[in-house]
Amino acid sequence: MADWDALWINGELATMAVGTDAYGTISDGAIAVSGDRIAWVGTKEDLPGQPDSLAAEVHDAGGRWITPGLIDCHTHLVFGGDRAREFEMRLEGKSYEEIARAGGGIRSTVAATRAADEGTLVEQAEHRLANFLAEGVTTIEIKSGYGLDLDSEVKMLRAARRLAADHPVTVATTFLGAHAVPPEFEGRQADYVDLVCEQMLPAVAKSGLADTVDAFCETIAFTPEETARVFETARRLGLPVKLHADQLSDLGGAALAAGFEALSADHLEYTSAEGVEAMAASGTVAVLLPGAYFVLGETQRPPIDAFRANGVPMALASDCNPGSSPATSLLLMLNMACTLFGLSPAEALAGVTRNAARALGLGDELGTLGVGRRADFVLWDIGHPAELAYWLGANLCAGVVWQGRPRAGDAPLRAS
Ligand code: DI6
Ligand code: FE
Repeated sequence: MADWDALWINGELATMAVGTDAYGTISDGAIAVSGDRIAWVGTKEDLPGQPDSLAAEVHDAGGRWITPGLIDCHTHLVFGGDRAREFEMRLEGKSYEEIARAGGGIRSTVAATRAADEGTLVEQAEHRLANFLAEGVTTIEIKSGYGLDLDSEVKMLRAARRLAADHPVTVATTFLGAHAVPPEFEGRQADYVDLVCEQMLPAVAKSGLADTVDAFCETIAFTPEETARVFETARRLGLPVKLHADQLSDLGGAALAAGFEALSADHLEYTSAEGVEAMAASGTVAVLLPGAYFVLGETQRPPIDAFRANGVPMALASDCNPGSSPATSLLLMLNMACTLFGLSPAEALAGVTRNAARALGLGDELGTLGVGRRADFVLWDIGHPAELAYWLGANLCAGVVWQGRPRAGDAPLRAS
């Protein structure tokens, strides 16, 4: 006889496991939890006994859909200030590059982030995090990259770890020291790359504050050669890498990332056919960021058909940041990925579950509903999973289970 901690019955399960239909659907399903793990998944009919005899707690999902917990695999959630004024300037006709070259852009957020203490950064990020949590996000990646000196980068990473300690969410942290050249290194970009590689990366690796390393490879940021140096250093220190690649131009970022067996290459609007093939060969996930595409008024779409044809897994993320994607809704990204990039709703949902987990190197643990996997899942008041991508600005989340326990405080579990 099973002895589970909790059991949910009467759910329509979108397991997102590969093999059945696009959603891995199990109709009239049940899902059991022991500790923080999924202990059993299947149809109610196949349960090995009466629900009450199987688990200490039985929840009736009331016919709601249940999906894996949503995963936002690319955010810059922690930062100081905002850039609403630059948003106005862009509307007045200035380009993102012009604003960046004029000392605005990332650098203005760097000034605000350096000026804020850790507690302030945590507090400001909490407001944004609350929106993500209310929509069923159970795992979120958070990058540094607005400190650009060791102390400020460490402050950002600490703030990210504190968000994890204080809230019912899993946080994956990323060191993005090579995001921009800080003002004190103006005209000395090579010296800044030295600092990143020789001092910041070793110190960050030693601190254990970063799970992965990212860089911004772009004409307004770092060259492929500089990016490769950062990645070689990360590899030496045992940290996996990912890359902001081919967002504004094709510098061969996707292929570069693939050459370092990057977990993901992100943005990818200008990625070439060779880049796509290299990603397919290395198993690098393509992280699509429709929020930045939309806000920047970009017209060149990432090569979605080529990713499909080559079997490159596509993930989807908010890129929540103060400049190019002030987005605090992952569900909105599902809609944008469908309307702007032509993903199917099922591909979009896979992009914030199964493939997002892979993009974080957590594919063995998260992103699908299956026995032995982490018990992170969401109940939805919807009639079909395509609704998750269909509505603009509706939050139909009816409850969240994180690490096996109903999450209190944000989206209360309404099922009895
Ligand atoms: N690409 C982006 O879209 C963000 N960072 C990056 O490397 C933009 C960051 C910002 O403008 O603050
Ligand atoms: Fe980004």
